[in-house]
Amino acid sequence: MSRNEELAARFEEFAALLEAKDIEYKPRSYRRAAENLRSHPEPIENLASEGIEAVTEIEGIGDAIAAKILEYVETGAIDELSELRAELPVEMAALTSVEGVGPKTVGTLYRELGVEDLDDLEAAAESGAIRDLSGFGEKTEENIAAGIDFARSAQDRTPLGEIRPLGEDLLEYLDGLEEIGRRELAGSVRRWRPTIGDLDVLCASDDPGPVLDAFREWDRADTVIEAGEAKASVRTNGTRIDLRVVSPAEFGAALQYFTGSRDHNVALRNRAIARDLKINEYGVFDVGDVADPDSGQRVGERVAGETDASVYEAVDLPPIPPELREDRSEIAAAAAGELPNLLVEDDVRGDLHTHSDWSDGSNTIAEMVGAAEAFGHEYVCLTDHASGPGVPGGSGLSDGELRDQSEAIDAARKEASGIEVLHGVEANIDSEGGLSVGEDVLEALDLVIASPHSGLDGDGTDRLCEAIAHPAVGIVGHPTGRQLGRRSGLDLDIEAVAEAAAEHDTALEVNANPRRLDLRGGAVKAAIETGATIAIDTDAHRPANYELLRYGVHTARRGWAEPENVLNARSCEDLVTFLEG
Ligand code: DGT
Ligand code: CA
Ligand code: CA
Ligand code: ZN
Repeated sequence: MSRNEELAARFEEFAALLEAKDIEYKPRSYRRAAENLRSHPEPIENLASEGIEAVTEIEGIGDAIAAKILEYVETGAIDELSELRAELPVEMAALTSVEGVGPKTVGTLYRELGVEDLDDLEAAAESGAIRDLSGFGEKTEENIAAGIDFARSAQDRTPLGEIRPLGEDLLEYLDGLEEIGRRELAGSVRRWRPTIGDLDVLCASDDPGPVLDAFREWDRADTVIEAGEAKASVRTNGTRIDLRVVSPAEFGAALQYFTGSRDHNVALRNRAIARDLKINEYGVFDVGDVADPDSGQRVGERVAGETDASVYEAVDLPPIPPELREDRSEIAAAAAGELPNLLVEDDVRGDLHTHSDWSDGSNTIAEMVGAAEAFGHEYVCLTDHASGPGVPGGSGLSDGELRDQSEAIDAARKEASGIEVLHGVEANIDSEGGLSVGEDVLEALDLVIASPHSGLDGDGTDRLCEAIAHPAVGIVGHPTGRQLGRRSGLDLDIEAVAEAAAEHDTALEVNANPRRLDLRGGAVKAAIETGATIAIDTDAHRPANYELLRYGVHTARRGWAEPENVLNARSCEDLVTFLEG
């Protein structure tokens, strides 16, 4: 972790602990400082060496917080944080990963019941002690009990959004070594799975020693788990990273093998066997004349292995994009010449789901519009929350405020010359499928996104179909409401939902926020096959969030999406036609 990130994590913990003690306002400023530190491009230790004034130049960092930054850079600890931790010795991150448990709840549960970790929480829920606390109840206790298992099972997988940047940092670091040739992220990260068990990295080199030494000395590696002659594993922030060094001639075979998935590899191997070939992590070998093909790893004549594509070519297939390698009939499609013409990041022309400080976003409308233009979008739609249950911090807009917002959007539109600006809203879908916004307001907007924010358990098919059929609704946002590691979201009969969506010209969202990735790849594939259109949105709450688009694009690719399936790969004109239809 960089120092900026270390400090950000500590300030977030600070904020949570203060909140648990029911202290007001302060937590907010620590969270803001954490956010700004995270996005600050320069290493904080550089500013710290210039003194406190240089540190307070960063937005949102005043004297008090700057002093703590200096203290941390100098001593590696923050006294006040250590004191807070001693006062409230709880496993904050684990406890707050349970849905419905925030820092305030953690504070109450610690003070009243001595709950320090997930085991304590489980015991408290099972004994019925939680329901008797004021402000809690039987339902809350049940929800907490139900959330614990989910939080536990999610703990050993990490969101892609955390691991992908870590892997990219590692590649950049390794690129500094002269012993390194080709290198690539492999495993589930290369397939863009939403959550990652461990990170697999491959390098081609004839001289593994210095590469592995450098890997073990990488400053983001916390501990070395294993170190061999061609492979080493480290742990960083709880995640395991496996680095393998292979010879350049075998790099492609190794990359193909370690990209997986396991099921995809099994299917590919079977296709090879039918051709008297043997595929393994060392290459593709012609074993037609070999008496015992299993007698060694490199038996027979090598016919491929230098590149990933050569492995597929050896079994008469075009290269199969990693996102498709999940054994969902991709080998049959490749053999028939029917692989999809997959969407690429550049195909996306605008973002249709964004928030400003009119609701819970951090920036003004003008700032969000300017940033969308700088990102390269042709159009952007502002979709602040309408008020409703589950809307973050009660930040939603009333009908009157939505009407007033039209004028602010008009003003931003006049300022912005290089980008089309649309005015939308994100309305909450209630338990019956209704929306909490007046019909006249919905009618007047360019786009209505209807999203579920509460009541996110059980089956949501009817509820979503009801919202889809509403004539003003253009997109269903994060359709299941899942949050990785927190809650699994609504169960959907995706074919039924997609059928309704196709019938009513309502698009289904792939929310690109790495905590959501909702719809997921498998659901996208089913939705597209049923004839539905999808929209890929970042749900940006600040300018930096536009960069999250790639997670949505690759999730859509996991669902075999082509540009024509994607609403915001269309021109603004065609988009408006779809929304009016
Ligand atoms: P993860 O780490 O759980 O997110 O998922 P993966 O897919 O990265 O799985 P991992 O790290 O266990 O292994 C990486 C790839 O290596 C995997 O996708 C396929 C390949 N692989 C590993 N072990 C085996 C094996 O025993 N048999 C086969 N066929 N492939 C394997
Ligand atoms: Ca892995
Ligand atoms: Ca692995
Ligand atoms: Zn949103």
